[in-house]
Amino acid sequence: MKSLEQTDSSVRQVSCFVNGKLWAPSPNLSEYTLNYPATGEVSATVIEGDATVVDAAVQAAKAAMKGPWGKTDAAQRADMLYKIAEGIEARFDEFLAAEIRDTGKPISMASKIDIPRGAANFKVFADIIRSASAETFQMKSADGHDVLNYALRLPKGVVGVICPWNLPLLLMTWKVAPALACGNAVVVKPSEQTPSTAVLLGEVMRDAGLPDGVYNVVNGFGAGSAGELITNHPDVDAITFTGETRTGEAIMRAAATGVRDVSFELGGKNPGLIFADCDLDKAVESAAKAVFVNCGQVCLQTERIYVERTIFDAFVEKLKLKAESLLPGDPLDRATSIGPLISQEHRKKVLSFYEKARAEGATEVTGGDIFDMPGAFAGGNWIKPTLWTGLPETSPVVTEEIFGPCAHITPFDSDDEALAMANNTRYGLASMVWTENLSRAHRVASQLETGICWVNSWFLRDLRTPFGGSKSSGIGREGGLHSLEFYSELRNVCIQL
Ligand code: NAD
Ligand code: 6OD
Repeated sequence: MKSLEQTDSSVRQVSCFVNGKLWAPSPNLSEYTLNYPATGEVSATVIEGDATVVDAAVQAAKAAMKGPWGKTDAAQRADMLYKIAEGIEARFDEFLAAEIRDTGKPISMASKIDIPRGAANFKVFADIIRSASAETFQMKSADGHDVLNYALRLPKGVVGVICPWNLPLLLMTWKVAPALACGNAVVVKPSEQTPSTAVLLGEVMRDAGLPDGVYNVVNGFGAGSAGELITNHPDVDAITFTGETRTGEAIMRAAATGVRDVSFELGGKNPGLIFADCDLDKAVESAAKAVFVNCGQVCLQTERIYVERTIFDAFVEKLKLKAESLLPGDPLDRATSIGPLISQEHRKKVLSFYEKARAEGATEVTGGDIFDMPGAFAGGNWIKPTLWTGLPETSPVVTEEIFGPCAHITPFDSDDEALAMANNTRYGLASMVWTENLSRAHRVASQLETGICWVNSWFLRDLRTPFGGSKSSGIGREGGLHSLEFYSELRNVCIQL
């Protein structure tokens, strides 16, 4: 790929994308700057959408639904989704550079996961909508007439899509692709920290021939800014959100006005259970990914590890070596295996947990500090991968989502004890089990109170299967046909023949 320097030689300006066009800068609109997480240097200025921009985006989306887009059939929309996917693939390097610039994530991850999965979301939902059907029944009425009763799958209307910063393109397209597949129009609010790929996607949509107004992006913050303006807008018919649980609570209050539908993918404090009968090396290899990938900024990350006592010391020692082998460095260098955190503010939050662990007397197995980086990288948001043992299950380090490259490891003596500790949380997003005992794997997976449970693996999922959280980790399921349930409205038609 071109280097970031070639791609982004100057401080870029990121604008909103409304009705098929970039919103022109105006003295009425505020701007804020983005910093490259790896160095701290200013990398972009972002134009923040106000109430006028949000309303223009929502009205453009509404108008698009009344135009040719509202008359498309599933096959036409599927063809469009394929063109969008091909458009992302054709501009792969630009997406890659923009995502790395906003997040600081290593190219090894962004090029294998973020951008390919962003394109794949469009292809998967194109295929799903092409073959999706709704129910049809034939029956007799009480007086003997033939009756045909069937459901029509229709769009919901204008969908507000509110996104986080950790996997910006991947998580946004995971919602936008099924929304468009079902014939809706969207108003997207990317995270204030990672708006670039959402706006770049607007260009791809336009070039693919998507009618103006079907895909809109309004940049800005949450409360008191674009996020709240979108979720409060009376012409937004449904809201899909990925982010923190307490933000979900605020959005749910907004959605109550007008009784609008919500789909929420929220926070987690995910447990990993490592049984003595596991393949230890494979378990350690996978746990290292589950704790440290994306510098721990993945909602599915394992922050609590429970290890059967007989292999506890061996597991801790091996995972420590893995943590210490991670290489921080230039995100554009393929050898870099750990990037920085998203922001200085987030690093302060993660470091506050490192402090808490110390203050509570945890054994710091490794880490607990920041990386001292050379040269330009000295100003980045680097932090050391960290492992602790010895804290009680009541410690905030063990109960609260940290969203950093860290985990607490606790020993257990029985399956029941491990399950009780794993389930003792208000969250229920994901879990991981390592065992070679098939019966135990099935039994434990069925008893873990999480939306997804990985056995002898982590972060593998066919995009057609249900994804979402139990308890405070979410509402609803997306993925395959489950996404279609949220993004479409079924109309029941009953005909007496
Ligand atoms: P966040 O909740 O702070 O922000 C997410 C988005 O919501 C941003 O675009 C933000 O501007 C917007 N927002 C904030 N307040 C708002 C309000 N009052 N009204 C409308 N919009 C508002 O989350 P984050 O820090 O960007 O992301 C990290 C969090 O996301 C973690 O808790 C993580 O677990 C969670 N997450 C969950 C999943 C999942 O699939 N369950 C995936 C990724 C991230
Ligand atoms: O795999 C996905 O589609 C998905 N929703 C991943 C979520 C990752 C959270 O950070």
